Amino acid sequence: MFEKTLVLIKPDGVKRKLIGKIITFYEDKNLIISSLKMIRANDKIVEQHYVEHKDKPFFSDLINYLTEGNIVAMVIEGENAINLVRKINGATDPLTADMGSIRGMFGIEKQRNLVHASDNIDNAEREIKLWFPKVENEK
Ligand code: 3AN
Repeated sequence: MFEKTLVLIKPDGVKRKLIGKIITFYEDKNLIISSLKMIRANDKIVEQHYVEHKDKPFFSDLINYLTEGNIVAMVIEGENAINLVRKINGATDPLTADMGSIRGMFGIEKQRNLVHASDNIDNAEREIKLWFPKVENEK
């Protein structure tokens, strides 16, 4: 199925100058980057983004991490884009992530794990609307 997904290159990815390498992983699998911007996120948007983790013990660390520096937000499209992008990103913990994945190759820590990608169609739609509100997302 042709899908859209929301990808973030988190502040560690930007700081470590991995933007180009990370985007290349997606493009090399023939995925399309259909929207892209560099932003400094505030607490409000990150809290909405990670609403499903709001009761987790690592929630406040997660908010601090995502707001500590610039992030790159992208909409990525293609056949099975949601699952394909998550496979390219690799498992949450870089220790268990496939070595050919972004987190397997470049990841160092479980929390500061470089990238985010939507995990299902409903979240993809919600996250795309959050990071790319209507006007900007219309082509
Ligand atoms: P993923 O990004 O692989 O879908 P989620 O949605 O379970 O992972 O977690 C969201 C983010 O929260 C992760 N990318 C990571 O930064 C952080 N995180 C997840 N699990 C932990 C944990 N056990 N300890 C610290 N941070 C975590």
